[in-house]
Amino acid sequence: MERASPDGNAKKWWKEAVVYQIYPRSFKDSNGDGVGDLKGITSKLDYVKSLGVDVVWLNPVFTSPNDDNGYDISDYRGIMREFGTMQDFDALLQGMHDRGLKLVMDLVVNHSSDEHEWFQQSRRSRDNPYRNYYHWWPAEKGKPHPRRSFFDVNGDAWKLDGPTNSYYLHYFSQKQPDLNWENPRLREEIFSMMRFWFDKGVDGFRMDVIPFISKDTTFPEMPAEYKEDWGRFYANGPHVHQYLREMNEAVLSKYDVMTVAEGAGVTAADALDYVDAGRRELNMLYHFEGVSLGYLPDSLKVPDPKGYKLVEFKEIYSKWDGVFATRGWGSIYLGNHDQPRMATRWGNDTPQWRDLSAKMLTTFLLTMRATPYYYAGDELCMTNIKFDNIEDYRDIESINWYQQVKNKGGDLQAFLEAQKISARDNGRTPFQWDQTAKAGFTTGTPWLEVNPNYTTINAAAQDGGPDSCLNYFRKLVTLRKANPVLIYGEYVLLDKENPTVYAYTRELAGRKMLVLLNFKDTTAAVNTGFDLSKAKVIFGNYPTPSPAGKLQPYEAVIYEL
Ligand code: TEU
Ligand code: CA
Repeated sequence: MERASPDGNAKKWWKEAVVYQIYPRSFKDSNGDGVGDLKGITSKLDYVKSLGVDVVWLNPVFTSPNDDNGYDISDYRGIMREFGTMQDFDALLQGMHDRGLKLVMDLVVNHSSDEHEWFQQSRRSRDNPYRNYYHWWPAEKGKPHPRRSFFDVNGDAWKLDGPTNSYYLHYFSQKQPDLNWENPRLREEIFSMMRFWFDKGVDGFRMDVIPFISKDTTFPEMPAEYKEDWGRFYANGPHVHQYLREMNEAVLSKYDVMTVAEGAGVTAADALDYVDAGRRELNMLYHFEGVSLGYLPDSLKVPDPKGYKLVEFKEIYSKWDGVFATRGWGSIYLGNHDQPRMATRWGNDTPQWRDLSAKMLTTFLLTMRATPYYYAGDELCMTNIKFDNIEDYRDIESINWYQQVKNKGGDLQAFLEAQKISARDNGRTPFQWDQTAKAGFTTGTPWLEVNPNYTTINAAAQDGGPDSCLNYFRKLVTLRKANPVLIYGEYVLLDKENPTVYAYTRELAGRKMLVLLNFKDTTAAVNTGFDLSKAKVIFGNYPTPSPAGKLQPYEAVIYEL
């Protein structure tokens, strides 16, 4: 694939932005039904504005039966009943724009809900006009070559459907049939829907598993090399870049909007094919290599008992910085609605070290050369809820994987122990507003249990505290946005083999900053090669920074060199 001209230094508003991700189901419930909603978010926009962030990424709010909490859409132009009405949406968008906040929505078009009218038509007859909106395989041809499903209890991505005696493809749940992007009529439906939202003033889309949308419709046997990594086989299909360029030409290029690909299955070698500006496809991409670190291979996200190696963590994030050093642009995250809380997963969520380690991680996210995607609640240093029973879970991933383990006679206790660290519901517990009942999230029964530690970890308790997680985040956002060196500056990793400290510099136009992050609960030495006695400390998570070259447990410090 030819590469376009370098564009790494082209300044763009979305490169300078800090993105704040809101999971609408769990942010704020305005009507006491225990489910977050749009009016709830609108009521909290002053709080969102107070963070200093620029863009809100809102997880799907479209009409959905919620088999996968909105990632199964049955009407792309409707608002989910539990979340409110289109008027509520318009008020939310206006409220954001009035405050100078941009709104990025979630484009879920690799698949729809099976309750979408398109699928209901498509499954009626083999000659239905909507038949080719999905991927069907006539059963008389025998079962197609296996495809793995992320959520199916049997891991099978083909489901036999009675009415037309055919299999349909679903990479995710049976209620999430894959859309057939090889059909130009389907592509035009999607482009028209995108225009509908952009014409309302939406400022961009996060694109759900967009690398998966193009399939070889002969469905050949999956090569054995992908047996453990079939997500990589699903990505980069035969026409994915043609379709994204078509999307850009037909829609994206007509608006001043930002786009970010959820880069499932995308490696460092093929990332630029999506985001090199000259290719006129998408703006940014987020990878999974970092968040997959420290899980046992070919497991259901079972954490390695030995933990993750910081040297590998540094290698991954340094490699990905290098991918976008002169072309395209990166994004960086540790938390989102698919991930556990970063304080638990990557820091230390014991009371003694929780805040320090979470602030250290926040320092990492806000001083790297990439647009930070920061997950609501992490600014409070929220932690995993660590459910004991499968009945406490609501996520189809946890529930179906539990059933999968049970059907295979596997160790359910071990599965539940692993889920305490890696389950997605850990990141979906209700936002902790204050110490009133249910953390001020709802006056009703929350759809998912509130973390009992809300009595001490909540926004109200932190709002005024100068040293709180919340104000640490606010101040660091301000620092990043006031210093282009932290946005566009060259990144250089230092002390590469240090097993406990992550050290790097950022340099731009004669300014040089040094970031030191101690990832462990012990003091640590770091060899940066710089004489820090003359350097100026401009930020840190300890009241007094440690003497040069030494770092206190979980210490983060930023020097101006
Ligand atoms: O996630 C895609 C995806 O790959 C995730 O399923 C991830 O691999 C898994 O959760 C890790 O355990 C997107 C959405 O972010 C996710 O919420 C949806 O469930 C999924 O697509 C289907 O739309
Ligand atoms: Ca509600």
